[in-house]
Amino acid sequence: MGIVNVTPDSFSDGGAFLEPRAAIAHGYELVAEGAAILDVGGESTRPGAQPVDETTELRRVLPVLEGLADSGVQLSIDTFKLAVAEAALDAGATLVNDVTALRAMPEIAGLVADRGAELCLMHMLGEPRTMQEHPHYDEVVSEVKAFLEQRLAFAVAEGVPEERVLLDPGIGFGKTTDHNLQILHRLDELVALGRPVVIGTSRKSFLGRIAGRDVGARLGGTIATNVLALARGASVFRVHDVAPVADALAVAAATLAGRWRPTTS
Ligand code: HH2
Repeated sequence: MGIVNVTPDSFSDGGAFLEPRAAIAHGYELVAEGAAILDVGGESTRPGAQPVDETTELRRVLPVLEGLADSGVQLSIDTFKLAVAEAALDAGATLVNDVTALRAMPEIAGLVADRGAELCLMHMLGEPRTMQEHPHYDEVVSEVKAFLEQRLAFAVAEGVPEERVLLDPGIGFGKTTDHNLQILHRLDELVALGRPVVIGTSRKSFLGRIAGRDVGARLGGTIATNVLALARGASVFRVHDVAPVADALAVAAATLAGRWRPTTS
């Protein structure tokens, strides 16, 4: 899953793709690099981010989704607003990536159900503005697991078929470095919920803390965590740098299998 941030303030690439033309070109580049999904977002959820109104968010993401409609890959909308999700589905998106897991706008469940779309439910402790101020859990993995289980049950009760739901532990969303590492270390416990697990470590600050790297130099940490997440059963890898991560995942998958066959298509 390649990230297309149409924002002025995303933590690693804010402002780089705010122009629709630049964002669309970037999306096509990520597809050429091997992305199977493009996740388009118009609101940063980095720690301390200020909320964006619906009109602004729509103005950012709609032209980009429209411009990527013929890209040949699945389009995902990274939003927790009903109107943005609805317009994005109209424009060709088939996956709603809701970092609030339907807590901000539960009506998104009905929309996804009606449209036969897919839904990604992510764990976050608190809200972006304050989530990194002393996050606390008694036991992070079981609490994240119980949350995802509960949100999955809610989505299903609202009519979303279980087969259309993906789950994400929300790396960096109200979590210390050790919380993130515990989740990655025991990711198989979340995979055991039976739904595809999405993992988003790309360029995040805990990688910089461990390796002593600024945001522009965290590719090594991004690759390490994604490869290990693959080994523990994750299915979708949300990244900024598609080509190197796709290479790493292909080689890691072949190594884990102990065999490789070239694809014929
Ligand atoms: N991380 C970010 C945003 N959306 N969605 C899911 N499902 N999982 C994630 O880990 C995740 C996400 C934050 O990364 P980014 O989009 O690069 O930054 P920003 O929120 O500053 O735009």
